[in-house]
Amino acid sequence: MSVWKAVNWNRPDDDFTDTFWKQNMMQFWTDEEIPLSDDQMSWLTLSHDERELYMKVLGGLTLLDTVQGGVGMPKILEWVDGLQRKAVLGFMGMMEQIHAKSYSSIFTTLASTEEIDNIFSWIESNRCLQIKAETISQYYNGIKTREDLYLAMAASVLLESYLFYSGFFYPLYLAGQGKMTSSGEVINLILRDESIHGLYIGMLAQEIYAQLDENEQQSAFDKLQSLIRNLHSNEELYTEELYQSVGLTDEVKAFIRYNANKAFMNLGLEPIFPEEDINPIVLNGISTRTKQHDFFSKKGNGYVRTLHVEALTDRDFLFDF
Ligand code: MN3
Ligand code: MN3
Repeated sequence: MSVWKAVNWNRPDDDFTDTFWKQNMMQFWTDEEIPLSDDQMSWLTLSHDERELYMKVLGGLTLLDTVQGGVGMPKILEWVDGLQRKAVLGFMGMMEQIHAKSYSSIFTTLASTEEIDNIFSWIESNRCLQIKAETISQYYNGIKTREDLYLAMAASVLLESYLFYSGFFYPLYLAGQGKMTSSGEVINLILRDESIHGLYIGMLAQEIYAQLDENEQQSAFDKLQSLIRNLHSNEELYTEELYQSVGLTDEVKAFIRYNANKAFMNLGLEPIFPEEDINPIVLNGISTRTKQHDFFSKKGNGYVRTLHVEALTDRDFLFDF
């Protein structure tokens, strides 16, 4: 019989997991805390095309969060050594389920049951979306070696730090103009979570990469390059399909290149696209956080932790390996 070990938080797995645990706890939120009904007036001012795009981008995001919560985090957690690391990944997986659920809260606020059902059928029939989910899931389900584990983690970082952003663009773009700001706040909370997920899994990935021999490293690097090429051409097609009707395709494409570079930085790799400016309205949308919402209004007195959240800076992640 093997010896079963219990998680001992008095003996740290490493010098960063405890920091990530605490940051995850501080950032904790649920969809029920964010009142969304204020967006109903704003929704009525959007055109048919704008509403359809909004529903579709949230539908696509729902699928990615469903995959990440149901497959990605559990599979990576299973293969990661370190009981505290597993705990952090388990918590992150739970947040993915809250993210996925929060889109449904937005849908319920804005749309009829029939419109919502139509979006969920659209998710199943949209080829680009299905390719994203299938491509990433293959890495999650195919872990047998350390190289596979590295690639599954790298795929996860691409999902967290890159694939979400064609979807985030539109709610941020609207929120940056004072439209749909409550839903925009939900998107900001999700974005804040995804940024620590991408960082954390990126750090675990870099550690695994360092353990591979030279041949494995080269092979993993080549496979990652081919993965990003495949994902990026799919992502460009998805962007064209969705954003053509509102004339934002080029801006979204610049935004996804910007985020592809961030994903590669999280993996400790060089950026793959030249540096470029992103739409200032979207940047403004990212900074709308906390303008709208007062956590006291929805939470009981005992629940003040979320008020003390400090944004992470790069300096929080200077660890000695
Ligand atoms: Mn998520
Ligand atoms: Mn995530």
